[in-house]
Amino acid sequence: MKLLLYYVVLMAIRASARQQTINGAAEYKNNEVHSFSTNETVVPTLGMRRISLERNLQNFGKRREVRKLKILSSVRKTEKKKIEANSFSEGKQDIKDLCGKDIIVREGDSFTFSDTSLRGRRKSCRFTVKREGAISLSLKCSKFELGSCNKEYLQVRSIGTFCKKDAPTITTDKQKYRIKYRSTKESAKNKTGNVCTVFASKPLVGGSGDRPLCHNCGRSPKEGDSRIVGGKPAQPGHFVWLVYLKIWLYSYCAGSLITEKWILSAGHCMIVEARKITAILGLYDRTKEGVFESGIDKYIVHKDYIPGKVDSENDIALLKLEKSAPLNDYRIGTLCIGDKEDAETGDIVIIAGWGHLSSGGVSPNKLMEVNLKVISDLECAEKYKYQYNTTEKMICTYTPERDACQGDSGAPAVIQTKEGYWVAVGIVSFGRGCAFINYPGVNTRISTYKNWILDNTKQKEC
Ligand code: 4AZ
Repeated sequence: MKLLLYYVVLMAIRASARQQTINGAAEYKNNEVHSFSTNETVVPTLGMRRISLERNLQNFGKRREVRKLKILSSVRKTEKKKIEANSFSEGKQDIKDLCGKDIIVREGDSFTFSDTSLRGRRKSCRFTVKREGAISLSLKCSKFELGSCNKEYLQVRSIGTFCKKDAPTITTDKQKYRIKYRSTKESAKNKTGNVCTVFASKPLVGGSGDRPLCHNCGRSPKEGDSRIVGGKPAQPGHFVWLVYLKIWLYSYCAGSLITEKWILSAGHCMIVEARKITAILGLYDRTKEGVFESGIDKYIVHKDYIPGKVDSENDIALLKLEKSAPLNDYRIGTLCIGDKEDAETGDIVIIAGWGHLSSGGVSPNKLMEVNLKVISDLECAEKYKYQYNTTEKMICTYTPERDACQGDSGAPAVIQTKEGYWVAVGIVSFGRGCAFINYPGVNTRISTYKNWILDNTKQKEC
């Protein structure tokens, strides 16, 4: 009987201890960590057990406190790390105040930073610029001169490393720019420092369904700062669709990327077998490497193109890449196919290429671009009446002292639509010399071949 009583008392104590734990847990849920005190549990016969239970609960409480503190400090840390660009004071930010920070940029925001305080010091600094909302992020520098590229640079992760006088001028839809800056002891030469600005810009637009073939085609991370013969060096990264075609080591023609697999070029450029042609994408300076290189799997020349006839209509070809082009929003992108209305008489189109700087002259290393005025079919036919037959399947440009030239063949003549994306309206085809007075540049009119392009690439989208 005594034994039974003892057993009943023991069970009651256990139940009470369990209840305590459950209560504790309930209170713990309510974040009342300190309420874990078990002072009221007085069970002399279970002294040891009670002490260990108390210790466990106290330790649990402590752990919980520590965790709570850790969470708080990490919250404080992230709070400290994040800065809203609109909270910056006027003027230039010192780059060293940006190190380790996440800077949030929203519509209408901008901030300028300078590295003056780090010039002449061996320092590196990383910070992240994050976009919030439907904007694009731009980074441009009004002053920029850094030293040797492996020691001193401004790097924007997955976009590029900028050094010497190669200043970043980028606009992309990337969610964030992770920026790394490095200076050296020798960097003091440029004491006035470098000055760059980050700003929210309009979202990049691209062609969609009605613009075959690629959704989001014609997006250029560079503004159309339009400025070959009579041209000027292009802005790196503007003509992301431009393809450099070479046979073995020699460049001879250009083309435009219209899907991740297809390049549009001129029929008269298809002078050797496909396997002898290499396409280079994301190229700017021919003495350097492009971003992507691929062989050509096959090409299709329009069946009505007459090889060897300079003024043949249908001077158009499609080249299929062996490997898909890695489309990205900075160095490689697709170009939209233009409609007839995209370029009318008097409109200005741009042609970019590595072609000769004058008729029979030398070729530049860096990509050149030139602005050219579209003339009417009638004016073109009139100007060429003694030399060539030009037709409405061609689109002619004429601006005195400016022209495309040998080596630019196959390159697109592009125009920016009012929505802001770029479309191809012509393919450089022929002309009498380059920039010869009264002799227009003649281009294949792309809108005429929209269905031919769609049928032959057998796809409606990228
Ligand atoms: C060519 O031979 C060529 N001026 C390209 C364009 C023009 C002339 C010649 C237009 O590739």
